[in-house]
Amino acid sequence: MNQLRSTAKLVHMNPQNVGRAIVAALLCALLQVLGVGCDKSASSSATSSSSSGRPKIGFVVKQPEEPWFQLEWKFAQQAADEGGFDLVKIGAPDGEKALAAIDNLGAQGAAGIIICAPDVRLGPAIDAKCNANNIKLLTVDDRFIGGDGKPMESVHHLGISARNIGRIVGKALYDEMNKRGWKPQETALCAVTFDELETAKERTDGAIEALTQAGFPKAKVFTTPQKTSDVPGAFDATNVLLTQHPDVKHWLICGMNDSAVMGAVRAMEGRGFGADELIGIGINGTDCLVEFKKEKPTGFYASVLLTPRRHGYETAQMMYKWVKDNVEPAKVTYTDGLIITRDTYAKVMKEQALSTD
Ligand code: FCA
Repeated sequence: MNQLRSTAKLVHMNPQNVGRAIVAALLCALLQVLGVGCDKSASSSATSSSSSGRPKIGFVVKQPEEPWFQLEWKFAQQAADEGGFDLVKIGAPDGEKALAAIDNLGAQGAAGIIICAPDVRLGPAIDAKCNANNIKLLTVDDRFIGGDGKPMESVHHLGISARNIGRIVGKALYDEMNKRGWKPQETALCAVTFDELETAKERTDGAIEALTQAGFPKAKVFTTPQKTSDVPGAFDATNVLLTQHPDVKHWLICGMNDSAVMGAVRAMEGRGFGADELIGIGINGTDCLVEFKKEKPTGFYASVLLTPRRHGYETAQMMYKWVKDNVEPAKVTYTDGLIITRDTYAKVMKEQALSTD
């Protein structure tokens, strides 16, 4: 197909350029045979820093537009610059793009891939492709699910200690509710859920568990599933819930990440709830910085700041050691988090060597 398109273009060229194009096409064909590749469409979505024969490692993420994933890439790039390997960053928002990314990396001769896949059920297919191409594989954030519906324990993984982090959210919601003197009868929890993803379910289950263990009534816990794990998905899910419960005066909000809570806060603002009637606590501590930087406080009260540096720098470094020195990383690594609010985020992030830009 590409060759057909190239031939069509030749018709409009002058003889000198035709000569150059033919040489380029032959060179391209030779590179393809050697497995190096020269596909321009691939290089526009994949940014490899050089072709110097240094190990090449792919870093594929499901939501490249989200600050969390941009930070992972930034830190992974630091590891690449310091370690002397090439990092190929690819955004793969759907299954088709994720599988194409693996093929693309295979064709480029990547030695290892770190991936947060858009659908964890692609795990067996991605694992098989990597095995066939002799590519080492490490999942980050979202753990693959096997054909039996269970986490794929054979694939190396670095993720957050999701239930504990959820529990931090639940405890902080309860403490802040008490601080504000809200009566449980007038208050309810809006938990925006995304149960098809294990790490998401663990987070919201953990938040509900800690909140109810602290004494919050189970009858006032309302869950609402988001269809897509982004701000619009949470916005829609929360609007459904608000229609069902018009009598609630004060809302506590939790979700799988900052985007989920930001979507819920926006939906509540749309129904007239302000910062004094809402306590939203997110997870990531990255996507929510825009909330904290607003002139006036919003219903987005706090977040659990995770460790994007570990998820980006450390995964890239682990993979590099694995491909270069055959040092296999731990099968599973879990990371933790710290509560940040509008008042404390700048200080905490400084202590964690994270920029607040
Ligand atoms: C998932 C979420 C991200 C982040 C990460 C650690 O992939 O979608 O927002 O929370 O886990």
